[in-house]
Amino acid sequence: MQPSKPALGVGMIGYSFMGRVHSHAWRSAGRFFDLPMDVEMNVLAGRDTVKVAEAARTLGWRASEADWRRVLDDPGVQLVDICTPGSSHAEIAIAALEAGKHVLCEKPLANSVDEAREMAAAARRAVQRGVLAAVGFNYRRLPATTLARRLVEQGRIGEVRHVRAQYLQDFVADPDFPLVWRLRKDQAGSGALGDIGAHIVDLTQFITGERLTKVSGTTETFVRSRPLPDGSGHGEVTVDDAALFQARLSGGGLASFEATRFATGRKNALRIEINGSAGSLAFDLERLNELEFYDATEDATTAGFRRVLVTEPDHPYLEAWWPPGHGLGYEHTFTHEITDLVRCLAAEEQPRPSFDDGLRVQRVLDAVERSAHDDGRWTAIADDE
Ligand code: 4PW
Repeated sequence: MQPSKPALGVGMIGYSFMGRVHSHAWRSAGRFFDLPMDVEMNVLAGRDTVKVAEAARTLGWRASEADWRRVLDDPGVQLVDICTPGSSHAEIAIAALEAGKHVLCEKPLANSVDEAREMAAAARRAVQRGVLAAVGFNYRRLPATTLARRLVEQGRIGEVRHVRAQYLQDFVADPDFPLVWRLRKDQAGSGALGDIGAHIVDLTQFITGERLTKVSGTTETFVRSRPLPDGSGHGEVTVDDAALFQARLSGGGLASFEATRFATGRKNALRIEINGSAGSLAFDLERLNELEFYDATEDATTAGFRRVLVTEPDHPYLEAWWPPGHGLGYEHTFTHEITDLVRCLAAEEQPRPSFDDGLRVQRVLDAVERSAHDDGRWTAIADDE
């Protein structure tokens, strides 16, 4: 008989887009990866009693709860997964950590640097008690982006000279698209900058292993008034629709970033190209099973970008999935996120990205906003305390 594994009771808060993909990941991680703990999807929390009960049934949670605070009192919950808009991240995460629950918090960590700083401080206190916290920058968990990180670590592209990062979507390009929470500063903190720009900042720091040290940026809101979701009129868009910024990297390289929800025809095009002294890497989320690699040390007559199909069993995470060439999708990033998190919890190791990593991204977002308000003035990224 197999020795029984310790249980990891999970309580999740929020059940819309992120709640649905996280539920899928909690359900599937232990079925494909050999996890050191048995995941129990114990309780799903949301404000509407009827809707959350229905969501719990559909998504596979044992029970539902209309008050997230009761999840924190539940002895059957050891980890709280926060899938709510950014405006409630700090309150829930700090309370959960203080209640002795591990935390997984969706990105961006918070709506402001002040909140993120408090969250990171709470996580540092909690770790003393063996309570761990992570932030969900899921695109780190793709086989292709993890492979990119490994190639940089192995020196295959040499010193990083350039990063060219874009996250292009078009879901609000229609001026009649409603004023959803992602378009409201009080709920989302910022617009394209925090929602998708945060991903390319995190991915740049993850793949290169370097930090952004200063930025110069500009932002724009193209459509300033939109129909309210309940049809009762129009309301003001209080976030950016697009953000453009350039940055200096701690290793001496230069980087440019573009985050927009107005790139018509681009649905979820997170692209990153890194040029190093010995080669280059390029990735596009719309072709997520591929990584382009250029080896500048090869004979110039035959050298060129090669398309690596990242579906081999020896590629990161692929040992658990399908035969070569069959490919993975968006949802797998979350399954891998959960897998890595559960392994860290069992080993009592700090999962990454940590709240400190999330704070670092938050400082970049904040610096871009301050720079944009000051006509693009170069703005330093403060060091973490
Ligand atoms: O985190 C991002 C979301 O807020 C996602 O990666 C894509 O853009 C999908 O929805 C938004």
